[in-house]
Amino acid sequence: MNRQDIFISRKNVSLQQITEDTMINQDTICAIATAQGGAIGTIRVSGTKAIEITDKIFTPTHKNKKLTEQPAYTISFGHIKNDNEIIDEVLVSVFRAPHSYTGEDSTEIMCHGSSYILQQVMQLLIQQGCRTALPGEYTQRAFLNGKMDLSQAEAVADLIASSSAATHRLAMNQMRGGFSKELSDLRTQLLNFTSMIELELDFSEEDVQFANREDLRNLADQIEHVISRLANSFNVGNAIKNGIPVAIIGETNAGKSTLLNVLLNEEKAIVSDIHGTTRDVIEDTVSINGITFRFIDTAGIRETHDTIETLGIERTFKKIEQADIILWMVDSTDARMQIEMLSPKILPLCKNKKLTLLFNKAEYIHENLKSELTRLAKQLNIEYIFISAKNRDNISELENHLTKTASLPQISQNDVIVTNIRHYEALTHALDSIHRVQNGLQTNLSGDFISQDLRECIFHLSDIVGEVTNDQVLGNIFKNFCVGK
Ligand SMILES: Nc1nc2c(ncn2[C@@H]2O[C@H](COP(=O)(O)OP(=O)(O)OP(=O)(O)O)[C@@H](O)[C@H]2O)c(=O)[nH]1
Ligand SMILES: [Mg+2]
Repeated sequence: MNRQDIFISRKNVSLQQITEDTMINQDTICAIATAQGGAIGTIRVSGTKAIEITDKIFTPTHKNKKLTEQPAYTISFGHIKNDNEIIDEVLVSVFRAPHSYTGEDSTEIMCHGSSYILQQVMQLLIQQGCRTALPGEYTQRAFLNGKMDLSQAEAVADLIASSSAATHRLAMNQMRGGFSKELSDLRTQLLNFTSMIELELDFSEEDVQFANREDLRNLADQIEHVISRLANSFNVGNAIKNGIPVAIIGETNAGKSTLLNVLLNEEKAIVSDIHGTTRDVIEDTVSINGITFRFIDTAGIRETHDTIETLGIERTFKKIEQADIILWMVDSTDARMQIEMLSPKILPLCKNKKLTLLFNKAEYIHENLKSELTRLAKQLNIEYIFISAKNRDNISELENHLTKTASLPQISQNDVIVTNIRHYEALTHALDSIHRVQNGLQTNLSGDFISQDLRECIFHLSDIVGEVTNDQVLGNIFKNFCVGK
């Protein structure tokens, strides 16, 4: 039984509705799978007629066999022709269902990378009965044909988007099924648990206990432990995937936007000597020593009657709350004053944050002032660095300090870490249910209530791998993929 059948039996709806809702159907689809500008361009064709349609536009050289006669996993050399005009010399690979990415018959046509050639080949395929694929449709077909579960399909998108060694490792692990294995073990345990409780319900009149309550409590604790470990890993997973949030804060004109531009190596924010230049939050990510940071430049903090600037400053305080690392930038020539002014506002907010003072414009100050500011930072027990954002002095020290401060755990290929907010939400719901189970066991709640909470927990875990996910959610997941994947 493939996943489409499961969907049909579970939801008891017609195939037509499934096809309309989930955009899977019998069409043979085609798309350019490679980025523009390379020497080679690949077009993917998938569906029941993929090989037959490709054959219609392909002429093998050296009297090779037609593609329909070729065994799976072979590559044929030949021409794509429009009537008698040769469009390109190509290689075509043949895959046969179910042993292909989508689980369907598929071909991949490797042409020269010219966008003219690729468009011509696409046009010919469409003339012969293909339609262009929707974003993510290949992966959606792979999911519906049972080639991968939903969490693995989502990892495909993450893998394509991965921009650092850590994001790559996490996506690769998830795609290879590390997360699915952990969830399937959990579900097996939960199902055993549920069946024991439900068996007792069947014999409720005889008042028997098949399951030792102490064993059940231990099992519930074990399950709770695994689910909460997975849910807690989201903090790290999110930081790895979206970057560790670093807020650059301080008074107006301290040089915050200058620093943002230096760290990003790009003129992202407007810099000027007018106080209050930045009024809204500006953020972007950059990888430093293999770790992705999300730097957030904020509106300078000062007393102002300007309504827009006031809103900007409110956002600054919100960003302090959301960030892991705070870079508090002060103008070294006016540092003591700025620290005195802002300490009462900033320090309470930074209690659980990694706070560093940046003495900027340090090229202006003499050794005496430097020693005085060093003493001040030490008194306040805050780490500090003297920099000149404008001259790029000590920026690599700052970068090294950031990578040290970030202290993310080393991720190995076998670590299961949650990076996806949808998974995190489902795990949080599963955790709520298992807490209710634990309480129920504690208070000797009747078996039918406990089994209801257990079923709910199983439902949320099944949602992650796509066993009970509704079509609208599926549609949303796949529409964010690129075309051709
Ligand atoms: N001499 C010197 N000038 C700097 C340095 N860093 C920034 N500046 C200058 O200070 C002025 C203010 O810089 P910005 O980066 O706009 O300051 P900001 O903190 O973003 O200011 P607001 O957006 O108004 O809060 C500009 O004229 C910068 O060129 C530095 O290290 N040395
Ligand atoms: Mg600014």
